[in-house]
Amino acid sequence: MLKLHFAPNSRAVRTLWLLEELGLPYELNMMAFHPKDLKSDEHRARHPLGRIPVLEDDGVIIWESGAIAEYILERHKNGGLKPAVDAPEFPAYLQWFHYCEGMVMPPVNTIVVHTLLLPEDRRDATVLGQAQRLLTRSLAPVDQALAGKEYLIGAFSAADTMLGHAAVMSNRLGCVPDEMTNLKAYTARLEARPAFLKADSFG
Ligand SMILES: N[C@@H](CCC(=O)N[C@@H](CS)C(=O)NCC(=O)O)C(=O)O
Repeated sequence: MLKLHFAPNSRAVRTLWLLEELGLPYELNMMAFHPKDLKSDEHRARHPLGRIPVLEDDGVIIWESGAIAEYILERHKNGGLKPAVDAPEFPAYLQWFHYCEGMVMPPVNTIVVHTLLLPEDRRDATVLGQAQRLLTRSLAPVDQALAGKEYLIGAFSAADTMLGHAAVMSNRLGCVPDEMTNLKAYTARLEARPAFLKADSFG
């Protein structure tokens, strides 16, 4: 049985969302988003940095949300929720899947740190402003790519559980401008999916 090490309001939601979309059985280790759980010896034995998500599968331990998604699709769902390698959508699928952690999450991280995590006297308005501008620039191509489409490559795919989750987080942080109408509609569409609602309900 797949075991997901999870904490609410984190990237682990995207793994849980994928498991729900695929209808795979899983066990959840619900942890607090707090050093007492994440930096415990027990969790550091699974992930050296004490981060989430972590997936366990019959002796395998794997971390990094993108790697976990690929692992699940290849080992447990015969490549479901992704286009075939020779399909025309495959390059865009790969691109958007990796754009999530590569380009969108770095400024999201900085924004979360400088609005929520750091004590107020250590928050830096300049750093925050830079990250907000970078995030808006990084989201613009996503908004453009969604014109006339329901999901990133047309049909819903695992790329949506990655970049779509980052888009939902960005929107909740107030960082998706109203002019990005495609992106706004996309986040609302994602947030209405039953599998997303289930994964997000732990938050
Ligand atoms: N690139 C990693 C990032 C993992 C990560 O930083 N996760 C955050 C939660 S969203 C975390 O565990 N933070 C706890 C901490 O920094 O102590 C992934 O995609 O899995």
